[in-house]
Amino acid sequence: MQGRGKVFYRACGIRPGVDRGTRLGAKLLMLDVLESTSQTLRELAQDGEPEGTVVVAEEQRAGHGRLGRGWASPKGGLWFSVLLRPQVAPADAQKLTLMAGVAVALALRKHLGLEARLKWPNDVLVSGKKLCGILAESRSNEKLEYVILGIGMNANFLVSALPEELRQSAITVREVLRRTVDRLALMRAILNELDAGYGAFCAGDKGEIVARWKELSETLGRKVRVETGTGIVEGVAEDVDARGALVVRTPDGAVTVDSGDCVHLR
Ligand code: BT5
Repeated sequence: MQGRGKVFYRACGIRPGVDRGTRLGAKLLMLDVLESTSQTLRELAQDGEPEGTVVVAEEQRAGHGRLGRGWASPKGGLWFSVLLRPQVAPADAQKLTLMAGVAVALALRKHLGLEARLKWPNDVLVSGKKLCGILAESRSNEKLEYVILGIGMNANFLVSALPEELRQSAITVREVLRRTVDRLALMRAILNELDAGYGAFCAGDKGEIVARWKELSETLGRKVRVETGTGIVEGVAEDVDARGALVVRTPDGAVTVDSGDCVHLR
């Protein structure tokens, strides 16, 4: 892949160099413009692409978040997806979102010294604003076939490059550090942390992932409003259970939310 990486480097401005070392990212496809790195990787996955392949794009025209929402992906960001093929039950895949959040937060802390914290279930925040969104999309029959882990990091651009309605709630690495960063080095740091977290996950995680997530959490202890798809749960975020679900203390007692959109209330 080295040669191929170089070819794409000229097109997209992200230097190659992650080809060795970690199991994840051993094969790296770097492209200039894509609709979505996760969509491209899904097509490869359906054709039997092995675990660990990473697709990176300089710019996405149709980046997406959960529930079909859009993900703004201008030039200068770090937009990539990683193919995983864990041998676990489909229900266990939910924890991969938390695992990835921990990996991204640790990489940002160790590699760039950023005070990254986690918002349930899939956001990485700095100064209370969204720096990175994570999306785990899986395909399963009876067994889990694959998981596409999409990571969208606002890296070397200013929030003015984002649609107006996102500028209050989003933040970028460039804005926090007042400089641009080597995106490939940052991606390599994330892949190294992901590799470690995924190793623990595959070895039959005994609660370490949730424990680490809680240590980095900005959600726990906060007053929150969670839209669950079937209603709204409001109260104090009390815990994240072993499956990764959020436990909210409401006036009517504890409510466990498996998935939803969480807002931190002041
Ligand atoms: C997420 O969804 O936060 C997951 C985002 C995953 C994006 C990556 S990029 C690589 C890969 N390829 C893809 O196509 N996707 C993945 P969710 O929790 O649903 O949040 C989406 C919401 O975040 C949007 O509705 C906006 O409000 C907001 N948003 C959109 N773009 C943003 C950005 N660049 N920075 C901060 N917030 C943003």
